[in-house]
Amino acid sequence: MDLNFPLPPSVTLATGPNGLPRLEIATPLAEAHLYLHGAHVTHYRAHGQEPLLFLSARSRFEAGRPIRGGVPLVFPWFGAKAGDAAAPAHGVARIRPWALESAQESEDEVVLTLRLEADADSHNDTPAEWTLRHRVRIGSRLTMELEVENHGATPFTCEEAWHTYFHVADVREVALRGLQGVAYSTAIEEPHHAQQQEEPLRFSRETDRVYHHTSGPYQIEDPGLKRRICIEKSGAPSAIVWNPWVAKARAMEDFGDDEWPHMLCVETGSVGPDRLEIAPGAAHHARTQLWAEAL
Ligand code: TA6
Repeated sequence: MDLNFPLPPSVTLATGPNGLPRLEIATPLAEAHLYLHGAHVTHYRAHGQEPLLFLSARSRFEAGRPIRGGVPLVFPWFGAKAGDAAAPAHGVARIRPWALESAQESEDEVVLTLRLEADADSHNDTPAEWTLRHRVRIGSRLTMELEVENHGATPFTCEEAWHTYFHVADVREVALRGLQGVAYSTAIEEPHHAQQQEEPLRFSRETDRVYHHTSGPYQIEDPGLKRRICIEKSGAPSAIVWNPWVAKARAMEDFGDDEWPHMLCVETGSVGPDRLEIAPGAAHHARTQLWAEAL
């Protein structure tokens, strides 16, 4: 990968599996790994803590395939693309190589900005005139921003999310707070549309819920790791909560059969009824902050 600027001392360009370029960040506050493939954060650990993110030992690091774990980016659609069975699940952003636009370091923090331009991808029936930037700040917290610019002459409708896989000791022991009273939809529970009554949400089966019009914040209480993972966000009114459990874990070839207890996806973005409609020449900005603190 040719860079037209020097990297700051805390950032090293390494080669990951299958030769995928990986930026390795090491500061006095935290360490992280970020692949240009999908602008994908695969590792973040604040010093003195356990890794914040889960990464499957079976993940494929291949062009055209998403990395399993860390923070896959969902864009410009969530899930299957309506009317296009051949389109990649969760869009194209997580399976494309991104450009590193800038890398800055100040006061023990590193900020990396990556850029993806629309291409003539056949699945892109939306006006192929957008630019997506992913700005990642590595400090005592993991801060990520998504900025979508619409360069077209017509409104651009899209969905986006950080599909974050959090590392937990045992999902059967964790409690997720912050979604009481929020409406959600699910394909694997009856009824398919409901309002969450319980607080906290606990996990005893496959869970796959899409919540709408929720501003957070959320907390994952993990007694096994004696920590609380904190999730704050802005410009991202949806939340998605997912654990594949036993059968779905077995069905995924890039996910270990025994890995499901050690992860929980709590994703944030704008999907479904919260999808974005960006006017010509306008931009949308979303931000999330993730960190852990002692229980
Ligand atoms: O975000 C939840 C979800 O949509 C689940 O339905 C499950 O499919 C998960 O995403 C993983 O999707 P992927 O395409 O990464 O295997």
